[in-house]
Parts: sequence; structure tokens; C-alpha cells
Amino acid sequence: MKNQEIATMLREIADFLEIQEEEYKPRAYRTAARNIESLSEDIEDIHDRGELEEIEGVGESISEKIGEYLETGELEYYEDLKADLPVDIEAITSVEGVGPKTAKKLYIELDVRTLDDLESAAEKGDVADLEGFGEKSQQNILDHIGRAKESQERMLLGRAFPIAQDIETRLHDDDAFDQVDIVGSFRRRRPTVGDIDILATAPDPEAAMEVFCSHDDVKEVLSRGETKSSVVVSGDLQMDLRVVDETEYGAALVYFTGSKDHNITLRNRAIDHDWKLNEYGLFDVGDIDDGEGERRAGETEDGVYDTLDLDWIPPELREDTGEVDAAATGDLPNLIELDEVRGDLQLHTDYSDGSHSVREMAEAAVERDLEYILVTDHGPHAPIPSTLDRESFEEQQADIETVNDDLDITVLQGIEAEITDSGLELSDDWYEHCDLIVAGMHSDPSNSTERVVTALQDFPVDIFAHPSNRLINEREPLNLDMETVMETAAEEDVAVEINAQPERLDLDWASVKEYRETVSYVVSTDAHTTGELDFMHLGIAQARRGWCEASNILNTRPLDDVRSVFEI
Ligand code: DGT
Ligand code: CA
Ligand code: CA
Ligand code: ZN
Repeated sequence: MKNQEIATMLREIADFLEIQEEEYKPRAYRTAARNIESLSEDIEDIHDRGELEEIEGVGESISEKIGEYLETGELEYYEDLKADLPVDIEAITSVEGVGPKTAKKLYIELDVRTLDDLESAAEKGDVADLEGFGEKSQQNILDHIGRAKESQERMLLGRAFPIAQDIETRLHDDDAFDQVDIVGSFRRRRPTVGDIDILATAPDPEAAMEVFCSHDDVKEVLSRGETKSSVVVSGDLQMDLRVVDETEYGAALVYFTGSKDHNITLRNRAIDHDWKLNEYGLFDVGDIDDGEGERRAGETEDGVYDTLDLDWIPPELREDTGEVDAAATGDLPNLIELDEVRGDLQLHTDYSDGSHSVREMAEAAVERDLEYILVTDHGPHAPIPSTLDRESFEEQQADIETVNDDLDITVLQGIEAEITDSGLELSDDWYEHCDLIVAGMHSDPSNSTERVVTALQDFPVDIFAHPSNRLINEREPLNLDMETVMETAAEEDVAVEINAQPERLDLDWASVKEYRETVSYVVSTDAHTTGELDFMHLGIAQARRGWCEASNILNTRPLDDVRSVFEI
């Protein structure tokens, strides 16, 4: 599937157009890119049906360009832009503080085309000498370039998801394959993945390799062997395929799912029994000095754990944070499942920066079997172009009432309020009209902990949204004293959000685990389009990584419970 590849191209076009001082077009291209990369359907199928323009944010002009690219493998418009400015614009603008115009200046003055060029120019001191730059901007580049380089190496889980799933389905459906599973960090649902590791069994491994390596979406074959191959697919994602013997499949599943630290703890447990655990199986080597020993397990994953006297450990927990001990004593959590979610407590509509109406969002939520949603458009002082004021808020209220009469779902009206230096942005007269107040911080002041604590203590906040305000691969988390913040949230009965947007996944899973007995969580999509309601699974995966059961997550409860918890 070429969704990610096309989204990246559209984003680069947006950067190029921004350099040309185009006013509206860059935003249009970025919106289209965002919607395309969150599609679960293959964009080629949509194109085949002639329905590109039905994708939100894709009008005639962008749809023609996508069509040209899909049909010819190239887009002339894009090639021309790139010929004028032959730089890796996506990579260079991923350095925090470096925008498209800066990138152009760096190219013209210093011939910076890649991140490596930029790094060496900054290290040599050439950037500081440029007009309008100086030591401070140079230092900023040096401070942030490492993260930018890393971000080139790791793809967001939510972006890799459609690509990986598409390939898994395709291999599954092909006669050359029997069992197919995606393993590695993807199976553990780490927020970012370095590559996609696929494990399979196949009647004829060489035929399976041929299918894997020769598909249309493969851009480059890095290595090809009889049982292991590596390719780069559309979207610049590396995929490794290993074909193993049926009798070893379970042991290989354990080994290649990782994490490495989890594997080491398992292996040590095996050693305690005088056994040996590796990717081929679990062997009794008690009386034997060399050779394999007697095979105890290996065909199924469950069998490997069971033979080690362990409950089967869900992949999301395999990070060596106590899961093996818990599995030994029968104390693993009964992890929350996606289908236990009943509502979504943060999403946006076209009353602020969302793409869809209240009704469209509500209908999409009904399709996803939700019982309630909380609309949380941005309050008047949010640092974005389109926000609510009192008048539009009242119009929205009327809209919501009609939708509630028409549809089999309850729409609550909330607001995403900005945490400011004096607490919350809203004046008192807002509060009585909101069902729930979601508060979040989108700036990075030096006294962020103090501000959050004040907002939670002195203002009627119900949910604290995306606590660290990080953007994975783009922006550092706030410098918050998380323990103080979580204790305050607990004292003030403020629920803490696990935001499911692919670049947020915030509260991060390690903190989720740490504070799960202190605070109540909600998992919210923060959807800005109907399609983004599907991000819920990413947030639930992080809740699972944080050892949460349904009881830890408020939006698994029926609406009446939610109402009584928040006293609405
Ligand atoms: P990634 O790709 O950086 O997102 O993270 P992983 O966890 O997918 O790592 P990867 O692709 O290098 O390897 C896949 C799994 O294979 C890993 O989770 C555990 C296993 N593995 C790889 N190398 C080693 C190793 O040296 N020792 C052990 N015990 N396991 C390993
Ligand atoms: Ca991997
Ligand atoms: Ca790998
Ligand atoms: Zn928004």
C-alpha cells in the first residue's frame, strides 16, 4: 500500500509551497496527507474505484496528482519542485525549529541537502555566520539534530500499522504461506518501530521468499536468502521475513517478539531448570554436555511459557518490567480489550480544527459501537486558527441536542481548554454550560508543573489531556514533575488521558504503569476526522503496555457511571 509514501510526498509539496509563500495550499496538502496516512484502506483501491475525492481534504487538484503518481510512478509537479530545491526537505524540517524557509536558506548559502550536511555545517560554525542565524540558532540545530536523525530511523506505530497489516493479510491469503505473524516491537506495540519483523511457516520457503520479495510495494531488496529476507517497502519501512520450521514456530515467536530483555529473563529461568531456551525450542540439557538435548517445547508459544511454569504473557507486557515474575505467580493483569471501550472522551469537530460536523462524528462513533462521545473543540485562546467562542459554542449545543434526538448515541459537550499562566483560559460563565472540561497545555513554560497543579486544583477540570504534550520524533515532553502532577490529579479527582494519536501516545506507557493505582485513566482518540476514531486501538495498546485492566479506564464504563464519576 502506498498511502504513507503518498502522504510523505504531499507533505514535501506543502513544504515547497510554503517556501514559495503560498498562503493556503500548504495547509491543504498537509490536511490531505494526514487523512491519507490514517486511512485503513489501500489508496490504490480507492483510486481504482474513482473515489479519491471522497477522502476528506482531497479535492480535484490533489486527487489528480495522486492519480498521476499511482498510474505513472511519478508526479511531474513534485519532480519540478524538487528539481528547484534538491534537498531532503522532510528530514531537514524535522529538526525542531527548522522550517521550510530556513531549509531553503541553508541550501542556497551552504549547500545543505541532507541532515548530515546540516550537522557538519553547524559543527563547523558555518550556520552561526549566516545572516539572521547566529550562535543561538546554530546551537538549537546541534541540540535537536540527534533526535531528528533518530526519527528517520523509527516509524510511528500508528503509521506503520496499515502498512504492516496490509502485508500480513496479503501473505496470509497467499498459498505460499501457512502461518504468518508480525513479531518484534510491532507485536509489543511499542510507540515506534525500527522495522517490521515477520515470522512464517511455508510449504516451500523459497517460493514464499519469492512472493515476499517480488511484490509491487517492494522498493528495494536488501538481502534475500532461503529462510530470511529483508526488503524496504513503500513508505520506507524495512521488513524482515523469517521462515521457520513448524516444530520451532512457538519458540521463534517468543524469541523474535522480544523484547531482548524479556528473552534474557526467560532464558535465565530456563537455565535454572537446567534447560536451554533459544529460537529453536526449549531443550532439557541436564545430563548432556553437548548437542541439543531433549526437546521440551517449541511448537507453540503457549507451550514454551507453560513448560517454564508461566502463564502466557501478552506481547505488550514483554518489556522485562516484572511480567515474568507475575506470570509465575498467576498475577498477570487481565488486560483491557479494545471491545470493552464504550465511549471516546476527546474529539474535535468543524467548530474548531476538526474536519467533520458533530453529526458526522456521532454517526462514525455509532458505526464503531460507541455509546457516548464527548465533543471537545478548542477553547477561545488555543494557539490554533479556528476556535470556539461563546456564540459558536451555543450553536454547537443546539446541534448536539438535535443529534442526540436523532441518533442512538449520547453526545456530551465539552471543551479542550488551554492551561495558561493564570490557570485555565475560560471565564466562569463557560463552566456551567460544559458537561466536561478537558484541560491541556500546548505551550512549554518554565513553570509547567506549577501551572498544571494550579489548573487542576483551582479550576473545574475533569480530564487532564496528553499530560507531557510530547510529539514523538518531533518535540520533547514538557519538563513536568510527573509524580506531583499525578498526585494532584488523584486528590482533585481529575482523570488522566492516554491520548491515542500516533505521535502523542501520551501519557506514555511507562508512566501509565507507574501511576495506574494512583489515578483513573481515560483513553481518547482526540480525533480530528471520522477516520481517526480508529486510533482508539493505539491508545488501548499503550494502556495494555501500562498493565491496565478495564477497571483502570473510565471510558469502559456505561454512561451513567461516567456521569456519576464526574458528577454531571
Ligand atoms: P525495533 O526493531 O528496534 O523496533 O525493536 P525490536 O524489538 O523489533 O528489535 P529487532 O527487530 O532488532 O529484533 C526483533 C526481536 O528479536 C527482538 O525484540 C528480540 C529478538 N532479538 C534480536 N536480537 C537479539 C539478541 O541479541 N538477543 C536476544 N535475546 N534477542 C534478540
Ligand atoms: Ca523490529
Ligand atoms: Ca529486525
Ligand atoms: Zn485540535
